[in-house]
Amino acid sequence: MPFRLLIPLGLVCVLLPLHHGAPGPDGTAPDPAHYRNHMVVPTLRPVSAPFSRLVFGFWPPTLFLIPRTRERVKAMFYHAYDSYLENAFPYDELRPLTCDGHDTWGSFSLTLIDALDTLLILGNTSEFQRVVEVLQDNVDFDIDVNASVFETNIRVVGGLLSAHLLSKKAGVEVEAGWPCSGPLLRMAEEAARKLLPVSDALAFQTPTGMPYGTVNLLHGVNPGETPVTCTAGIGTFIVEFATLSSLTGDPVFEDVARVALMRLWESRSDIGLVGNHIDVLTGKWVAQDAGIGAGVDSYFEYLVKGAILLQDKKLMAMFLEYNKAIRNYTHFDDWYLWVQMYKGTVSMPVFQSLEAYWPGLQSLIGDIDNAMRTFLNYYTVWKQFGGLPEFYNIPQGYTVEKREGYPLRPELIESAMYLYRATGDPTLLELGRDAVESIEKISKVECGFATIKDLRDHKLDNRMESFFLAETVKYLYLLFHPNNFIHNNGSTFDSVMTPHGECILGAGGYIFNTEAHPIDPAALHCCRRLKEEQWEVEDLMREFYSLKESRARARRKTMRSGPWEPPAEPGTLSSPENHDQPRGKQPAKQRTPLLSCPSQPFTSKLALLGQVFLDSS
Ligand code: DMJ
Repeated sequence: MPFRLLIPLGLVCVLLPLHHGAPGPDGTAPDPAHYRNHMVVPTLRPVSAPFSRLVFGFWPPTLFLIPRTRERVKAMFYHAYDSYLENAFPYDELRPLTCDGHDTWGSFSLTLIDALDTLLILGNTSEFQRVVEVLQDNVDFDIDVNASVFETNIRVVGGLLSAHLLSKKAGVEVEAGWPCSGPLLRMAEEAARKLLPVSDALAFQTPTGMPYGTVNLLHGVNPGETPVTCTAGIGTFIVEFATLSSLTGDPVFEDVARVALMRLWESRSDIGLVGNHIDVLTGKWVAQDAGIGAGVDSYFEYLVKGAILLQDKKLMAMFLEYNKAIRNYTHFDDWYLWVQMYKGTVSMPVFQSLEAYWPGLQSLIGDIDNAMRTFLNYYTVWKQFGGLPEFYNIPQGYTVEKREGYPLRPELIESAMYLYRATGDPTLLELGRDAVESIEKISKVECGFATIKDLRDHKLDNRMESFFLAETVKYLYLLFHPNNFIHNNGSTFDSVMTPHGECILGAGGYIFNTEAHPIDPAALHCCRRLKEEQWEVEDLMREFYSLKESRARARRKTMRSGPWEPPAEPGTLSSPENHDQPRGKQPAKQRTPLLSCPSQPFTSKLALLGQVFLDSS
């Protein structure tokens, strides 16, 4: 019998259904049993906390739990943040066991950049304002450092863009032209340009258009740099780069991100799966494991988030195709395994901590039932260890050697936050409360919160990743803060005058990049309007002249008379027809619809944190 068929059988042998308690008494939360009917979970460890389930089962959790836990989360943030400032700044990260700092992903004071928008979400506008000044004075990207293209994008570019868009709300005195200009936007742009193909030595300059994984910020790609990049390292740019293009007016960012996405799409196997690592020079897959976790994860995330942010049907269609293949080949009893990308045979029956973002992503496409079932599987692993081990062997129901650590990752909490917005199910608050207790109990030390090296004995590592303050604490806080401005459903908004006209901001529908930096989708339209018109005019001019050329060619063909005249350069105003014409006026008459305001067809209708409004709804 093929191994692939043995796995589900093996799961059935070692897994048994879990019985959970009753739902909340107000009848608003769905009955968790609804999700659990088909659920199987490991039985090797008893599932704890029956008392808490009783409490959650019979008390409205909003009464005490929400504000109390929220305050605990806030205290957690400041314990870590103050310690970083005191012991580690200007280094990238805090070393919580030795109470000092070190550079990890570059030399950017990374924790400060990553934590900046969390300060505002926690309501601390004065510290936000101070940090904006500090970053301008201290961060320099002209440095001889080999940096990860992916991490620099999601943490530095994403963090700065989000903070830039939130700075007015945080009381920063913004310059004229904001949000289409500003110091943080300039910094984000500078960092992103270090990754672009403006010379032969930069990350995206490859024959395939897929970027290298590492770039030296001063010298470009090192000679001899490996051309092997993971899938997520290629497909995780569209959110930040399309935002940059919209705000700055330079389409190059969005263009390179789209090319990289298309190349990945074209490289999928016949059964519709992508592998883990690819050679960006040859386009050949080097690691052929297909799954939803490490090395691939945020590629899928950015197809969905890019689709929502840009209202782009094609990106969503790509994701839905992948989703089908993923469900066909990797999905077993609401777990997701790893399979060979060409054959679909199981290669690793393992759940990875990084995969726990998937239920949150499913909620964004409205697949709440599947999301909850998978979430509850993952939650049983959390309860087994008080955290999520990096790898968990599903048939064995235990950790995998050398992958027993928990570096305080956000993914399961992130999914809880999305799903709580979508369902109001109190089980999701229960996970949040458990996470706060575990993290405080196991990982809190005098100088911050330490990575858990081994969840079996709670040994610690001397590291606090910047995503702890960017993501883990932020998602926890948002889970317990229903009235946070981030959760705005469009009932309030701010109106800003820009050089391009009036601009609506802060109405909600924020899209979190994969490092949990919220991007206000409305902002993309503020600066885009005029620039889009310019781009459309240029396109129209190009079309106009190529049309003219083909008509002339047709005429020459039929009449075979008269000398051939070369067309004017597309996009220039040198042709006689364009003299004295205001730029764009003439083509506008011909193709009026292209110059009208951008309409919002597809799911019109932003998906708001777990709520999807379809065309038909
Ligand atoms: C973060 O840097 C991002 O969420 C990334 O997409 C995956 N890894 C970490 C958090 O676990």
